[in-house]
Amino acid sequence: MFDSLKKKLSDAIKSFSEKEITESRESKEESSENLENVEKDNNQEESEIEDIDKEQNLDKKSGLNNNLNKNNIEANETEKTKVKISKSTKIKSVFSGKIKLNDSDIYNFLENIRMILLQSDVSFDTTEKLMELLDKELHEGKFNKKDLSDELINSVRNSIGDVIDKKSFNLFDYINEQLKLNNKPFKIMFLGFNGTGKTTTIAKIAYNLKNNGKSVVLSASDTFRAAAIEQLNYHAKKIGVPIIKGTYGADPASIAFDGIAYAKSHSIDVVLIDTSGRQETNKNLMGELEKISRISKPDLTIFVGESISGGDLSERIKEFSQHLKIDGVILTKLDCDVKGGSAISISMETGIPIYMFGTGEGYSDFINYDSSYILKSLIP
Ligand SMILES: Nc1nc2c(ncn2[C@@H]2O[C@H](COP(=O)(O)OP(=O)(O)O)[C@@H](O)[C@H]2O)c(=O)[nH]1
Ligand SMILES: [Mg+2]
Repeated sequence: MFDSLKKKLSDAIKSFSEKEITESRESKEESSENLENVEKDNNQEESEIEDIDKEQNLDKKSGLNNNLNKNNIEANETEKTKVKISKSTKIKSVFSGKIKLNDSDIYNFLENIRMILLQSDVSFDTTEKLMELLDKELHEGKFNKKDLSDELINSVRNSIGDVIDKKSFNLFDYINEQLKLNNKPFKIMFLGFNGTGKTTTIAKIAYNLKNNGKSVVLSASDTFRAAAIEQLNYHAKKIGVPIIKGTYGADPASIAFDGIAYAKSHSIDVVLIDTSGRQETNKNLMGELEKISRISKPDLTIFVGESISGGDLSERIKEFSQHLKIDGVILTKLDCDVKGGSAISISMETGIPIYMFGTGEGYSDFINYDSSYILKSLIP
């Protein structure tokens, strides 16, 4: 899930801090009579660094840093572990336990982290926001050279923590609260592209609601694909919950309406409405979804998207949002996503909270959204 991103971040921090510690030790071993020479060196190096800074500013101005495309990310990949610690950082560390990182070191470290985040599907805007926060942390902080690695890890953790949505959300607790308030039947409409995991997610939710003593009815309002009704029917039978279904091509809104009527007449707690996928730009689909929503008046409208879609996902959610108010996102297939960056950026990009992650095909393969879980999974 987040293992690859976690390892990359961990390696980058380690390689930076190990380099720092090694060089600091070397500096420490230098005798005081050599100090004068070192300081001369240092002055020389400072002017070199100034030149490097100038070059970097030029790069920035020409937009090179801000227009990273996949190709130059890959081209730069081989360079990213070459973190060079300047002598001005090194010398300051000789005399005190605390290191104040030098601009050029911070720049190198940030560029490395920036590459890693972009390669891992964290969106450009979110990465930039993270860089800004981390840049501030690193410039303002004084770092204990012995614990540099741990302290850098803390800085990265703080910055990611500031960017991701801090609320945790448990869909099942929320449904329980609503039912206690007599908001019954509680209706949830699921939407998203074909194959993203809507039907599977509905089955997971139905199974867990039933196991927690709640009654559920499924509405097979994906009447577009032949297999869709059969698939939901299979789960309904296996889990042991009723299903309201029509024929293929039937009006999905009327099936949702029947599902709600069934719930009302049988005092059923929750109605889960499956819908059809297809292209987001397909006007028929949007019209169809709007009609289902108008007729069923869902308490929650949930977008189900694949974590592996990466940066495109935010755009897709935004497009759906133009037609329907989306309350939350369920990000499926996190178990297949070697990059994991979508989980960090989606809430920030769309302003819509993630409710849950799908982590497999089984009924219990999901994790409720919890920012501390993401942080723990990402940061060593
Ligand atoms: N590995 C994995 N597979 C999933 C997950 N959620 C759904 N799937 C699989 O994705 C495929 C499409 O799911 P389905 O529910 O039919 O998608 P729908 O078209 O949106 O209803 C199926 O083979 C599911 O078993 C998940 O979290 N992890
Ligand atoms: Mg389906």
